[in-house]
Parts: sequence; C-alpha cells; structure tokens
Amino acid sequence: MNGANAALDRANQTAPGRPEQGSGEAPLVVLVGNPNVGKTTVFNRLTGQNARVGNYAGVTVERRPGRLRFEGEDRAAPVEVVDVPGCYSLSARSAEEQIAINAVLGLGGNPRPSLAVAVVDAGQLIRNLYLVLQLIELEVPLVVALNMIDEVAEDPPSPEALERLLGVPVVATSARQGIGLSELKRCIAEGLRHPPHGQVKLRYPEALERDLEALIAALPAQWRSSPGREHGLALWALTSIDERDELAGIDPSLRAACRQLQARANGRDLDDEVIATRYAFLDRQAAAIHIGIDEHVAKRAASERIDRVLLHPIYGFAIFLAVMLVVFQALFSWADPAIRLVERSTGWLQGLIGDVLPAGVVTDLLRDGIVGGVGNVIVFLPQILLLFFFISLLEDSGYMARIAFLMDRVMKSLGLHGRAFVPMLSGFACAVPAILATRTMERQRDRLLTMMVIPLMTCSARLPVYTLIIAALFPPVYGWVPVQGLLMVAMYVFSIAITLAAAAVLGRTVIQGENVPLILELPPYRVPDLRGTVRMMLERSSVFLREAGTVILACTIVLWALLSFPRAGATSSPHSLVQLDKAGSHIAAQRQATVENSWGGRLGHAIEPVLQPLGFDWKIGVGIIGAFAAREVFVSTMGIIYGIGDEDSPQPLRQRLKEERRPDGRPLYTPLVGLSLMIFFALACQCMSTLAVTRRETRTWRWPAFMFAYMTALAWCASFLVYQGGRLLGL
Ligand SMILES: Nc1nc2c(ncn2[C@@H]2O[C@H](COP(=O)(O)OP(=O)(O)OP(=O)(O)O)[C@@H](O)[C@H]2O)c(=O)[nH]1
Ligand SMILES: [Mg+2]
Repeated sequence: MNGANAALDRANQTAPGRPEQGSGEAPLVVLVGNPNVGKTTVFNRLTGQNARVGNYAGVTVERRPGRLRFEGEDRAAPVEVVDVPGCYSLSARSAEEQIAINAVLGLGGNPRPSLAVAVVDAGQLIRNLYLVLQLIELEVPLVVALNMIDEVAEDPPSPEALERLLGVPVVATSARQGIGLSELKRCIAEGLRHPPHGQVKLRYPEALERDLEALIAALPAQWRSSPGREHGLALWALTSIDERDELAGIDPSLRAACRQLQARANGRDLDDEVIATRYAFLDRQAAAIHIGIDEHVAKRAASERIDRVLLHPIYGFAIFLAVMLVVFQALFSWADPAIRLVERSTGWLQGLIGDVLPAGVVTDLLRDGIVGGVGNVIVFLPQILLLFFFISLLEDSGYMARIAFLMDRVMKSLGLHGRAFVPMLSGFACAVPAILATRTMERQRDRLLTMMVIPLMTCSARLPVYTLIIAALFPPVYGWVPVQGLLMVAMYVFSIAITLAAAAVLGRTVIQGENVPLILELPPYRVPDLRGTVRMMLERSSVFLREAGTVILACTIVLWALLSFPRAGATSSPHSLVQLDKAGSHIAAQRQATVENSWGGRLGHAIEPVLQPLGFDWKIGVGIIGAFAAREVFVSTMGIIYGIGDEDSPQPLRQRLKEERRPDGRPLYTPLVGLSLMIFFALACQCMSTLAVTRRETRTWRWPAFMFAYMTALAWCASFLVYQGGRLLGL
C-alpha cells in the first residue's frame, strides 16, 4: 500500500479529532490559506516561534511544525501546529503548494490533521473563501481565522454571518496586532474536542454530477467514507489529477478514470465548470457577509497610484537604484562607529592576552588565531544587522515584490521565468533559503535554472569581504561623490546583471526549455512591522555569531595552525637574521618569515602562479583557499596573516592593508587589485552549504558539481580580464 492511501486509510479508521484515543500522540493542527494572508504571523503567535514573515506571496516554502499550549486551560497536553506554504486552491501544481496540500489532506506520508485553521484575508474574502469551500467539501474539520481585520476596520465583514454561511466557527483576528488570538486558541481547543464540519452544499451542473458519480465508483477502497467526503474527493481528483501533476501515491485506477473523463470531455472545460460554480455561489453570498467593497477600492486606488511611479519603466528603475544607493551608503556610514568599537575591543583583547598570558603556542593561538581571526569577522556584525534591517523593511513594505515586478520585463526579454526574481532577491541575504524559495516555481526546468544562478547574487557573507576591501583600498568620498557606497551598489548591480546573464546563457544551452507567462501578485503596501524586523535581526545575528563560533572558528584554527607551523628558527636561516640590527624589527621579521615559511605560506606560494595574473599575491591566495569553506574565512585569514607579524601594536586589519608597502614604497594592494578581488568573490562558488542544499534539492551531485565548476571558472576569467585590462589602461 502506498503512502497516500495509507494515510487516508488511517485517517478514515480513527475518527478525526479524537486525539485522546491516540496513545498520547499530540493532535495535529494545520494552518492553511492563500499566500500572504498572515498564516506564518498567526503561527508565530500561536507557538511563540520566529518563522520568517514577509509581505509577498511565497515566503514560506516548507512545512514547519511548532507546539501550541493553551495556557490556563484544561488541555495541558501540547498540540502540534504546522505552518505550510500558501496555496490558492487544493488543486495546485508547484512543489511548494504540493507541500501544503499533502499536509492538509494527509497525503504523501503526512499524518492527517485533526483540525485545519483556514487563515483568510478579510480584505480579499471572496477569493480566499474559494479554498475554504474546497476544504468544507472534503469534510476537513475547520476553524476560520478572519485575519487582517485591522486593515478593514471601518467596514469589516461579519464573522457571525460568515459562520452562518459556512457552518464552522469564525474568529476575527489581527495576527500582527495580537487581536483575537486567545479566542482562536479557544476555538482550536473546542474544535479538537468536537470537530466542526461545514454545511455548504453547492449545485454543480448535471453533466458534471454524472461524471463525479463515475469517479466516486472508481475511488479506491481506502478512500471510502461518508457520501459527502467521497463527493469532495471525486471533485478534488477531477480537478487535480492529470498528466502533469506530481501527486505521489494516487491509485492507478482512479488516475485512469480521471484521464478517461478528461478525454471524453468533448470540448467541455471540466475545471472551469467546477470553478465557475464555486465563484457563482460566493458572489451570491457577498452581500450576506457584509463584504465592504468601498474602502478596499479606495485603498487599492492609493496602492495603484504609488505603483504608477514605482513600476514606471524609467522612474521605477531610477528609484530602485536610488534606494539601493541610500541603503549601502547607510550601511557604511551608520555601521562605521559600531565597527570601530568592535575593532578597538578586539585589539584591546589581543593586547590583554599578550600581556597576561605567558608567551607560547596557546597564547599565540588565542591571540592571533581566535581573537585575531574570528574577531575580524565579528567586526562585521553591525553591518550584517543593518543589511537585514533594510532587507526586512523592503520585504515587509511590499517594495521587494515591486522590484521583482519591475525586473519581470527584463526577465522575459532574457527568456526567464518571472517568478525567478523573488528567490534571486532573497539571495541578497543568503543563497541557501533562496534556493529553497525556488520551490514556488512549477516546472523543474525553471527551478533548476534559477538554482544554478542564485549563488551569483551578493549574499551577506560577501559583505565583510567587500567592506574590508573597499574600506582599505578606496577613499570614502571623492569630492562629493560617495565612492564607497557607490562601489558597493555597483557590486550589487553587477551581481544582478551577471546573474541574469548567466541564466540567459544557461537557459539557452545547458538547461533549455520554453518560458511560461508570469502571474505575480502584488501585495498591498504595508507599514513594516518593526517588532518582526527586530526579531528577524536578532535571529540573524544569532545565526551569524553561531557560524562565527563554529564553522569560521574551526576553519580559522586550522588556518592559524597552517600559518604558524613549522615555527620560525627551524626553517629560517640565521644569516639573514643577524643582519637585522634592531631587536623589535628582528622579531617582527622573524614572525613574518614564520608565516611565509609555514605550510600555509608554502601553499599560498604554490598557487601563486595561478593567481598572479589576477593581481593576487600568496597571502590573498591563502585567504582564498580558506574562503572556499566560507567566504568570511578570507577576512579571518587575512587577520591572522597580518596579525602574526605584529602583536606589539595591534591595528585594525583594514588599516594594515592600507599601509602595506612593497619594498620600493608603493602600496602593495592597489584599488585595481581590490576590484579584481571583489569580482573574484562575486563570482566564485565559495560556500559548502549552497552546494549541499543544491544537492538536496536536485537529488544528484551533478548539478552542484556543475555549479562549482562554472562559477569558479567564471570568477577566474573575469578577474583576469579586470586586472589585465586595468593594467593595460595604466591603472
Ligand atoms: N495589517 C496586518 N498585516 C498582517 C496581519 N497578519 C500578517 N500581516 C502582514 O502580512 C504579511 C504576510 O504575512 P505572512 O505571515 O508572511 O503571510 P503568509 O500567509 O505566511 O505568507 P506565505 O508564507 O507567503 O504564504 C506580512 O507583511 C505581515 O506583517 C494582520 O493581521 N494585519
Ligand atoms: Mg508564511
């Protein structure tokens, strides 16, 4: 017996909603609803979790469980609550909608929930109720959360009327403001005790009803239940099962029956008959549930007026660039005091360690490896926090969705799926969730193509590297031009351009296929929720610090060891040291010799010939090797390399790089080297987690291997062109 049938079977044998019968297993409540109606916000409120929320469709792409406790109520047993991706109906096609449907119906190996909480947007009730009708037809025990009630405060739909219409409990909520949630919890508790079933009976066309009878006869034995549910299942099968669906575990004879009906349809559009009947019913009821139309029209008109400017082909792009410039200039100037503070404290700590602890390997490891290496990465925490602050504002206001919409024209002209840009934008934060976000695309080909190019977007791990290079090698302003901010924007624009170009090329060669039109829904503009923003910043900083404390720390220690052993004296010739007269520079030179003669130094020298054409020396080479584990390791490695030589006067790393000279007194690192290095980091595939998640999502090593190869080759070639081109121009 396959998974789907087993699940439905199990559900049919045990009465749903009687969790006490189960051997102590927690009852399961699934949150379901259209995209962007606030399911995750409700989920966070019910469980106290911090799941990601954003003002556009398709934020949640995974099934996420949590625990609900009814404080002070008779039910002390925890209840499992599951948040799922949004879906417009139960007959959906994309991978992420499939996750939602499996969770609600208990298909694909999921347990069947004891209760579903349908979250609906009070401002878009008719469209949202379509899904609710489907759930009722399938006799899913249901409670409705009439969410976003704050947005329609002047003329709210009536929960009582809705309750009468549907026959299930309806609670008006504002998940964002925390209104109506204890009432919702109470309803959930009650619903688990006495499963509420809806009362809607739709009249489908005669011919369709006859088709349904044929399908009911073909339902597998395990799906037999009440006549109402069988009717609902037949309807669901008719509109969901076809050649292209990816439903796992559907009974073959049911599949055959569906195909036969669809083939015999004779020009009738079966889907359309079902959809039209449901909408006709909802339209008839609109007046009864007091759907206030006027206010929404006014609100929408305001949104549209703003959109006329922000989505304008010229002003729209200009504003987008201006917004980016402001964000990145702010990233530099606002973060700077905090960065200095962290820099000073690491320097102070290094000095302290040197003073307090006796000289030796352990002290060196602590001072140069751990504090010097990881400290140089933590320096960037303020900036990462600011970046996430801005991303959160852009997402929550609804502007991110507009950027995606703006880009849609460009995307189409390049032959790309319009939806691909939303995951690409989340690549600004991190490629890993961005790759998961490709699940919103229906076709495997579009997903694959998008996944292959997402790591080219400027993720937050590149930020420390760019900042270090820009701050060390470029002036803050030139005249009145904000050089550093502009350069950063240029790096981001470059990454968008190269991502699109790579997708266009790959889409015509390695991953071919024709495009499908985009249906991108623009969310209404909303005032960003600062509580959520702050929570997200806290969460991101804990992720960043955890990574700094684990992966980066481990890599840094390894690199420190590579760069510190074998120790000087054993390898450096005594003659060269005798010539140095001053004791201080003697020691410094000796330590630099240690680094140069260490295993790491030799490794750097060994790969220097490959990197020299790009303008990089062996020190950068060592940093690049480390960066293949995680990009930030580049910064910590440079911190070690430049820290080992001079612990008497610890200086911020960017200061050190700025003052580094060649023997003839010219600066060692020129802006051209910096540019070449940034281009390298923009393009090279230097992230183990990205490769791992690509492997997981594509279920083969072929694609991550391809990703690694093409990106790294691209990085080398582009840096080569930049450096050699710059040299030819005399830079
Ligand atoms: N005004 C208002 N906004 C809300 C409310 N609930 C959620 N929001 C906002 O609506 C947007 C979407 O919220 P999410 O919780 O991410 O919605 P979702 O249904 O999980 O969305 P997907 O995961 O994309 O399907 C966010 O900007 C929230 O801040 C509410 O009750 N009132
Ligand atoms: Mg969500």
